[in-house]
This record gives sequence, structure tokens and C-alpha cells, in this order.
Amino acid sequence: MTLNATQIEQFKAEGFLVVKGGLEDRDLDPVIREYEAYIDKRAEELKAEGKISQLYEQEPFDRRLACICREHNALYRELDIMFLRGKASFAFLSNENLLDLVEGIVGPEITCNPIQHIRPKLPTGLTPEGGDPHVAPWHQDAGVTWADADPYFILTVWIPLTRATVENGCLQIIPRTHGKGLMQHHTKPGMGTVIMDEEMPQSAVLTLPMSKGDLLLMHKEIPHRSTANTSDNIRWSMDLRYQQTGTPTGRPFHPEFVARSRANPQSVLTDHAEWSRRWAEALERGKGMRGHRWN
Ligand SMILES: O=C(O)CCC(=O)C(=O)O
Ligand SMILES: [Fe+2]
Repeated sequence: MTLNATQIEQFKAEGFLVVKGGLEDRDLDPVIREYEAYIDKRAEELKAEGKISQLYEQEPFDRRLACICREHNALYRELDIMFLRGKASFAFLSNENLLDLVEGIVGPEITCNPIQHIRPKLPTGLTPEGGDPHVAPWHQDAGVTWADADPYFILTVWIPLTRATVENGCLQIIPRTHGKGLMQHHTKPGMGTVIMDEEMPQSAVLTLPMSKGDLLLMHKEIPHRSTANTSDNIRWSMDLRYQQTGTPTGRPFHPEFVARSRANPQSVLTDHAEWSRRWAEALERGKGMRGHRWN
């Protein structure tokens, strides 16, 4: 599927576009299977170490991790894309159906920005140490890069792996607020990078429940947030960023790579081991590095 002219116009006018059913199970399920297998392996280990009382193997993908974390939460911090670094997850970053949609906005020379996450948003109260990194206060994604990326366009793609609902903390955005540049953000302890309520645009908030297969394409200047997960299931999601090759990612110390190129096809990175090596090295080298610019 590619974006039609109306969809591209809509993105330009609104600063976002939801593509319903843009992806199929066969695009997303390899990632889900990879995470299920990892959680299964770790559950066996945690059970053997006496850290959890049972394996919870009858529980579905959107419940099992929560059951495990209720007993012992070590696993929760191992799951983001750059820590698990799975083959299927890497392959998904260059998924053809995904990039066909991205190309409609970014053009044919596509770099995958290293600000990329897989988030298991657990039911509130279950999260280690109280704070929840997957409850995101109001921010622009332009606010979580270094300033070198400010003049350049970056596309956020937000992808639910399980149903995202009002109850489990789907995204909320403020449409039509892009094109005016970066807003002032602040670093708030326990909350992260945030736009103060009094500095927020006064236009209407749009709440975006989404189903597996849907994608949200969002301009980096659109303020968005997600609130706590008050349900008893996990909101699993991915958020990825793409931009025109050659433009700064705003995270120079983390590995970007060329995901698609019509002009220079041999520049595309398809080597999972190499991608994984670059992340491992960057995480080691970049310890203590600040991704955000605010005090
Ligand atoms: O997934 C969330 O709840 C927040 C995600 C976010 O801020 C983003 O994808 O840029
Ligand atoms: Fe964000």
C-alpha cells in the first residue's frame, strides 16, 4: 500500500495521518513471536532462579509479561528494541509495507533514525520503581533530539502491536500545531521531557485508539502524550522514526542506518549482526550521554 494524494495532503495539513489496516499480521507477527520467545526463555530462567512462582505460559501476549513482572520486574528493562536487538525486530525496521507508506512522506532515500522503541506499557502500579517510562507527558518528538536536527524533517511512526485503547493509554495528539518549530520543553524528575501545561497550544486534543495493523504517521512538531494504563492488559507498541538520508538524526551517538535507497541501493543495511554490533558498541560508549537538551 502507498499513500494516495489525499492522505499526503491530510498529513501536511493536520501534521498526522492514521493509516487503518496499513500493516498485516504477517508484517507484525514475527516481531511478536520474537518477543514471546524471549519472554518464554526468561520466564524459564526466572522460575529456575526462584524469582517467579510459575511460568504463566497460558497467558496471552498482552498479559503474560504483566503476570511475570508482578512477581519480579527484571525482565521489564530488557525489552526495548536496542537491548533485545532481535532479528525480526531489525527486519521490521525495513519492512517493505511499512517503508512504502513512509516513502510517501519522506521520499525514496530513507534513513532509520535510532530513536526507536518497543514499549510494553504495563498496567499502572506494576511498573518497577514506580515511574513509568511509557507514560509520556506532553512533548514534541522534536524536543527529544539534539538541536542539530532542528531544521530537518523527521517522521514518527507509531504502531500498536496489540489494541491501544483509552483505558490502556493510547496516544493523544494536538493536530494542526506543526510548522511553528520547537516549543520550550523542561526536564521534570520522574516525568522526563515535558511541555508545561500553560505553554501548551490551546486547540483540541485528539485521542487515538488504534488496532493492530493501524499506523500513526506524525510530524515531529505535533505535541502528543499517553496517559497511564488503567486496564489489566499490556499496550504493546513500537515507535520508529524515519527521515531523508543525509539529514542529522539528533542522536549522533546512536546508530542510524539506510533502510531504503533508490539512488544507492548498496548503502542499505540488511546485516542484522552489524546493526546489533553498532547498538551494543554505542550503548557502551554512550553511557551517561544525554539524549535531550533541556535542563
Ligand atoms: O508510546 C507512548 O506512549 C509514547 C510514545 C511517544 O512519545 C512517541 O512515540 O513518540
Ligand atoms: Fe514522542
